[in-house]
Amino acid sequence: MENTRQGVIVKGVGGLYYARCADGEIHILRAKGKFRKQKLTPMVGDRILLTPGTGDEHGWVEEILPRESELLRPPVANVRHVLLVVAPQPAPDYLLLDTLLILACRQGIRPAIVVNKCDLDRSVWEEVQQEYAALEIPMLAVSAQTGEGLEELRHLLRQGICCFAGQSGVGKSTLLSAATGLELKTGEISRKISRGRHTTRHAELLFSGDYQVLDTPGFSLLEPWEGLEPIHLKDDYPDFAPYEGECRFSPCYHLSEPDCAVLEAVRQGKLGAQRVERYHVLLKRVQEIWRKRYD
Ligand SMILES: Nc1nc2c(ncn2[C@@H]2O[C@H](COP(=O)(O)OP(=O)(O)OP(=O)(O)O)[C@@H](O)[C@H]2O)c(=O)[nH]1
Ligand SMILES: [Mg+2]
Ligand SMILES: [Zn+2]
Repeated sequence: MENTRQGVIVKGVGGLYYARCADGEIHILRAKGKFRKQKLTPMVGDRILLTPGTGDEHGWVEEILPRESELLRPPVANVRHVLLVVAPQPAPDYLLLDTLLILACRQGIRPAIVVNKCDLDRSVWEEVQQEYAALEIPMLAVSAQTGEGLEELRHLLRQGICCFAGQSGVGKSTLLSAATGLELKTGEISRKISRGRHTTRHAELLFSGDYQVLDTPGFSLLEPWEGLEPIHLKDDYPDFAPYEGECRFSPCYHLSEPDCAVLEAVRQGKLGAQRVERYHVLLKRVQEIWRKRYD
C-alpha cells in the first residue's frame, strides 16, 4: 500500500473515524472489515495506518498500532497522563481523588495531582504533599491566575495524550486554556455522576502545537469497582506496598486485623490516617458491590 500514512484518531461518530496526520490534515475513514472479525474497534487516541480517501470517498483505517493504555468509558486509547485537579475552592473531595487514583492505576494510566488556585491559599498544596508523597507521582502547585507552575504543567502535557479530571469549579478549563490555548467543550466529571446520569459521551482529541488533550469529562466513576474482588482493592494503593506481606494474617484487608502492618504504619505516622480511613470507606463499598454481584 504505497499510499499509507500514519495518523491518530481524534473522533469517532457513527462508524466514521476522523484521523489527524502529522501535517494537521484530517481524514475521514471507515474501519476495514477485518477489525470486526478481530473484535477490535478503533478508539479515539489510536495510532493508525490509513489510506486517505479520494474526492468525496472516505478512506480506510488499515492498521491499529499497539496500544499503550485503554479506557473503556469513554473508549479512548493511549492516554499517557490523567491530571487530577484539586483546589482550595471548592474544598477538596479526597474520597473522589482516591477513587480517581485507583481508577487510573487499574487502567494503567499515570496520574498526576495538580493543585490549582495556589494564589488563594497554599494549605491544600501542603496537605496534598503530605497525604500523597508515598505514591511517588508528579504533584504540581499551579495557578491559572498568576501563571505559577504552568511551565511544569506544559512539560507534563507534552509527554503524550492527557485528560483532566476533578470536581466542578476547580479550574480544569481555565488551566487548560491558560497552559495551551485549547478550550474544553464538555463539562465536568462530578456533577453528572452525582446526578446519577449515564449519558453517552463522545471523547474528542484536541491538538495545539505539541499538546494533545482529550475533551471528555475524564472517566466513569462507575467502572473501577466492577468485578473487583475486595481483597484486591489494596493492590491499587502503591503507598501500602512496603507493608504488604508484613501483617499477621494473609491475606489481610488492613481493616481491623490484629498485628496489621498497615494499621501499625498509621500509628507510627508513616501512613496518613485519613488516607487509610478513606480506604476503609471504599473497601466497604467494594464489599457491598461484590456481595450483590449476582443479584
Ligand atoms: N483564584 C483563582 N481562580 C481560578 C483559578 N483557576 C480557575 N479559577 C476560577 O475558578 C472558577 C472555575 O473554573 P473552571 O475552569 O470553570 O472550572 P472547571 O474545573 O472547568 O469546572 P467544570 O467545567 O464545572 O468542571 C472560575 O471562576 C475561574 O475563573 C486560579 O488559579 N485562581
Ligand atoms: Mg470546565
Ligand atoms: Zn494488614
